[in-house]
Formats: sequence, structure tokens, C-alpha cells
Amino acid sequence: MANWVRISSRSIGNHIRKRMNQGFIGSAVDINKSSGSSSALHGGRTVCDRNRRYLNSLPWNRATLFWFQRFKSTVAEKQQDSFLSSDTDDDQLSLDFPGGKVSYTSDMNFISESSQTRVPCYRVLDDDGELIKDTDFQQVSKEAAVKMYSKMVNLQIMDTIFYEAQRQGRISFYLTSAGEEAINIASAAALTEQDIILPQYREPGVLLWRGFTLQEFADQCFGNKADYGKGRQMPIHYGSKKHNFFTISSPIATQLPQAAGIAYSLKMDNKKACVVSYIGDGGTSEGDFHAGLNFAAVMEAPVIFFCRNNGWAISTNVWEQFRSDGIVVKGRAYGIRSIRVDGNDALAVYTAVSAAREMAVNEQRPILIEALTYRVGHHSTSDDSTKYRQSDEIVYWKNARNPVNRFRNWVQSNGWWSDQQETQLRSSVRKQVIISLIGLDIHNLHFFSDT
Ligand SMILES: Cc1ncc(C[n+]2csc(CCOP(=O)(O)OP(=O)(O)O)c2C)c(N)n1
Ligand SMILES: [Mg+2]
Repeated sequence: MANWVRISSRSIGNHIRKRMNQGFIGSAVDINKSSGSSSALHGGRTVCDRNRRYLNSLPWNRATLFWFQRFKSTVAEKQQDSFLSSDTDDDQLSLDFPGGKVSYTSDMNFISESSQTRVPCYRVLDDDGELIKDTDFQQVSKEAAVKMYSKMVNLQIMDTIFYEAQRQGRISFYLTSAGEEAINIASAAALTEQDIILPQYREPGVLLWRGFTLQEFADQCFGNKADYGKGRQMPIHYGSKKHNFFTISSPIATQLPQAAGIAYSLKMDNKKACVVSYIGDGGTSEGDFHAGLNFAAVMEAPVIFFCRNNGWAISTNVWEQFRSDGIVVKGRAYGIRSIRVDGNDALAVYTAVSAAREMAVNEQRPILIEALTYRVGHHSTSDDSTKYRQSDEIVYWKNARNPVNRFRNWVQSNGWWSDQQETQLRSSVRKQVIISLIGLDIHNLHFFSDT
């Protein structure tokens, strides 16, 4: 046993030394080579720039490199909480503890269970889809914006028709992404195809964005011979090796420790890619959430943990799920840089994921994103959400805070979209979805929904 520990710690040490010699770990903290696209943000005020200034002010050398890299993620924003002490060089006043000095205090203060104010939510578009003045955001080209909007509509229509197919008894189960279309599509649009996705289950739009066809979705839900899982999985458990999208697994949160491990392998192979792992607010109560985040932080793995906080975990609302200020505050506890974003604002999601990806890949670190949104549909076809939540609440989120309409308003206000294109798109997608079902030789198809 002792021998094994000696050998394995020697090989980990060798790995670190090898990476340092290759400049790999060095490049992760290379203050001169920071992320390329940061200047693309309006105003150029980015986390990376602020970090670079902070790094420049520090005395550092190669010997302190590894130590420094382990802790830099906690200094990103330099937010001073009242309970935090200022740095001191006086050894009498501080405890030289493994991992860094801790200053002493004579005041016996418990850290408050909550801060005075909640972490704000980053957004770019107001509720009507108008650009908020002086906001930092990543510009999107006309082509990209139109593609993003079209894919959101694709997702909406696929959901409506597949949901009805389940109600008609043609498939055993279905689960919609209604209300979370912006999260699905805008996060996918900000990534490259080399980035590896580990989904929870309410993110089929990521696969749709990457080119998984409507027929492939239908084949999986019907569990026919064209389904890659050969019908062994429940409907909606999609997966595609070709699209770097791991197969969905029913036990929630198991994907998080796996994501940290896969990201660490990307790091060891010196790949310019990251892992993106999605999780719901309910999933964060699983032990695997802790394991995944802690592992990723310690190993400095390039992974984005994307939490869709949609207010509900089946019938359990967030207040009954946790008493923290959502999920975003948990990042700091693990030493992970984090942001809260409006999940119903496609431009905000796109910008946040672009910046997170840049930091994850260029600085080799995990990032946590909490996107605030709302599950407009029932949890699944096995659920009736009106039994545990107010209809008014659902209607409010469905209409007043609709992410698809909001993004459409912005695209249309740029002169990139018209009512005529809208009608054409909806009727063409509807036909394509129905064709994907006709191909399965299903008879007496009737879909009446106004999609
Ligand atoms: C390990 C595990 N525990 C419990 C369940 C049952 N379960 C399925 S979905 C779900 C709620 C998940 O809620 P959330 O993570 O918020 O995702 P959402 O459905 O809101 O998108 C639960 C508890 C499960 N699938 N796996
Ligand atoms: Mg949820």
C-alpha cells in the first residue's frame, strides 16, 4: 500500500513536471497570453483583463507557479466580504497553515449564513428584447443570430409534436424544454464542436444545434432499430458520439464527476477544448455535485458546470431544495469562479458561456454558471405540475418572460427577421417533424396544435 502511494505520487509528480517543462501549466497562468476574444466584448472590461492586472502586480517565479495556480481562482473578482481579513506579512498575527496563511482575529464572529444582498443576475436584453444601454456583451452576427433563433423554434415545435405523440400513446415518455430554449441553443452556440457535452436531460437543443436530425430524435424516442441505443433506453435518452454528446443517464448528477475526469484528460492531452456539463437545480443536491466540483477545482480541469436553475425539481421548489442564494454562491466554496446569468436572455447566455469557455480552455480552470429560468412545462409526461404550483406563475413565465419571443424581438429589431420568414419557418419545421414520424410508418397521425 505504502509502495503504491509512493509510486503513484511519483508518477503524478512526473506528470506535473513534464507539463511544466512543456509550458503547459505555465501557459495556464501565462499573464501575457491571455484569452483572445475578451476584447470582442463591448467596452473590453472583462474578467480576464482584471485578472491580468492583478497577476501583473504579483511577484512570482516558476517555483511558486504550481502553488499559485491552485489558488488563483479564488481571487478573480476581489470581492471583499466583511468577514474576510486583509493579507498580513506579520507572522505573529497569522497562522502559517497548509494551503496558505490565515490571519488571526480576537473577534469571535460566525460567518453569516447569507449575505445582505443576493448575487445579481447578468442580462443583456430587457424583457421586451431591447438591448440594455452600456451592457458588455459578445456581438452575434446576423447569420448566427438567425440560426440561433431558427433552432429555438425547431426545439419548440419538436417538443410540441413529440409531447402530443406521447399523449396519443405513440411513445411511452417525453419531456419538454419549454421555457429553456435560450439556455439550450445559446449555450451550444457559444461552444466549439470539440467541446464535450455531458447533459442532464433537458438540453436536447444542444444536440439539435450540433446537427442531430429530427429523424434521429424520433428514432430514439420510438426505440426503433435506427436508434443508436437499440431501444434499450427510455425515450429522450439521446446520445451521439459523432456530436461529442454523452448519452443521457437517468440517475441525475452522475455526469458531474465524469465531466471533471474527462476535462482532466483533455488537460493532460493538451487539447484546446473543454467539457460542458449541465445540471438542474435539483441535481445540485446530489453528492455527485460536490464530488464533481471539488474534483474539478483541485485538478484545475477545464469544465463548465452549467446549472439550469428553473425553480423546480419535479414538485420540489428551490426554497425546499436549499437555503443558499441559489447555486452561484456554491462555486466560491469549492474555489470555482462563477456567474449568475438570466437564462431567458439568449445574448446573456451566449456571452457568459463564450467568456467561461475562454477562461476554462486558456486558463485551465473550472467555471460554474447558474442560469435563472423557469420550467414552463410539466416535469415530464408522468407529471401534472398544476397539482403543486399556481397556473398564474406558469402563464407569467410562459408569456411575459418567454425567451424565444424575447430573442426574436431583438433579431427582428435589427432588421434580420420578418413576419413572413416566421410563418415560413414554422410551417416548414412542422412538416419536417411530422415527416420524421411518418418515416416510422405510424398511421393516423393527427397533430392539431398551433405550433
Ligand atoms: C440520483 C437520482 N435521484 C432522484 C432521481 C429522480 N428524479 C428525476 S428528475 C428529478 C428532479 C431533477 O430536478 P432538476 O435537477 O431541477 O432538473 P429539472 O427537471 O428541473 O430540469 C428527480 C429527483 C433521479 N433520476 N436520480
Ligand atoms: Mg429544476
